[in-house]
Amino acid sequence: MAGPQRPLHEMRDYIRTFSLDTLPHGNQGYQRIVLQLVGHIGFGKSAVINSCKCVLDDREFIMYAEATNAQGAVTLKRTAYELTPTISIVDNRTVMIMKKMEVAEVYAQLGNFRPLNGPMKKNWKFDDYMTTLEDTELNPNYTDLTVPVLVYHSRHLHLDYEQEEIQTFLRECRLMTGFIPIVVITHKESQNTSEVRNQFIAMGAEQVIPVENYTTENRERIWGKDTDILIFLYNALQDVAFYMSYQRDLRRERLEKKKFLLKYMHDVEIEKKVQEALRMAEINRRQKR
Ligand SMILES: Nc1nc2c(ncn2[C@@H]2O[C@H](COP(=O)(O)OP(=O)(O)O)[C@@H](O)[C@H]2O)c(=O)[nH]1
Ligand SMILES: [Mg+2]
Repeated sequence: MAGPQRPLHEMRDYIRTFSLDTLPHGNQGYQRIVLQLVGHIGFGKSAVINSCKCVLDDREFIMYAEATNAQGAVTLKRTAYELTPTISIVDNRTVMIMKKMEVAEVYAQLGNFRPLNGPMKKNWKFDDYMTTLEDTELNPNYTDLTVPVLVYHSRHLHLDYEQEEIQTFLRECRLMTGFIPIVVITHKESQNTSEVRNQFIAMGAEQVIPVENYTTENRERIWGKDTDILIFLYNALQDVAFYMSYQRDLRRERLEKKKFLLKYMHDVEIEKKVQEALRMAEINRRQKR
């Protein structure tokens, strides 16, 4: 089990009253913490939000964030839900973390280059992406402290190539946010989560927290479920407190993130062009035969 085992009410109070203003170096300009969930459609991101709400407010289960339908990506909107005056949590409905263009979009979100509660585009063209990035600088967001959370299904067996991609993803998330993503493993009850947990640790994750979400079918509050959800939030805040214990240079960090994004998109575009050229060459070769 990850994290400290403290009494439920202590963890809940700590989370509810956590404030950036009272940290040793103050808030350093940050006004809220944004927990940004990423992960495949159907892995339980919305359910995590509903569980957090219900456990933190210590009340009966209510559906705040709607569960996805099978087609998933219909609603292209990033919705922020307020958990406490300091903490918001954001669902992301369209992410499949394997496609490079989509990863680029996730990185832009994590680096605060995309507005919250705004429309979300899935298939970017290179030029649009660049222009939008520039537009963002008219009104740069220096007030959200974004913390990445990777939501993963306990049943999923990832193949070797996926492991490599996740490893890269974890590392690059850190470049974009300063945090290694906290990994939340859903459907804890239906699987043995220890193997998937070890795999994530081997890939570079520091915090892997198995949870069983509250859902429409399973609303009954259970001590163990509450505990895991609180451990997730508690650990996220511990991470934030550590991050904020250093004097941050927000402008410099933003610049570094932007450079990374530009290079990333550039590489994606080059790769696309190379693939196109190879395909054209192949077509020409066949026609000549
Ligand atoms: N039994 C169980 N069902 C879950 C859990 N997490 C999510 N679900 C269900 O899985 C489905 C997809 O979850 P959802 O939160 O919509 O996934 P999202 O696309 O990542 O937001 C929904 O029917 C949820 O009720 C879990 O931990 N246990
Ligand atoms: Mg969802």
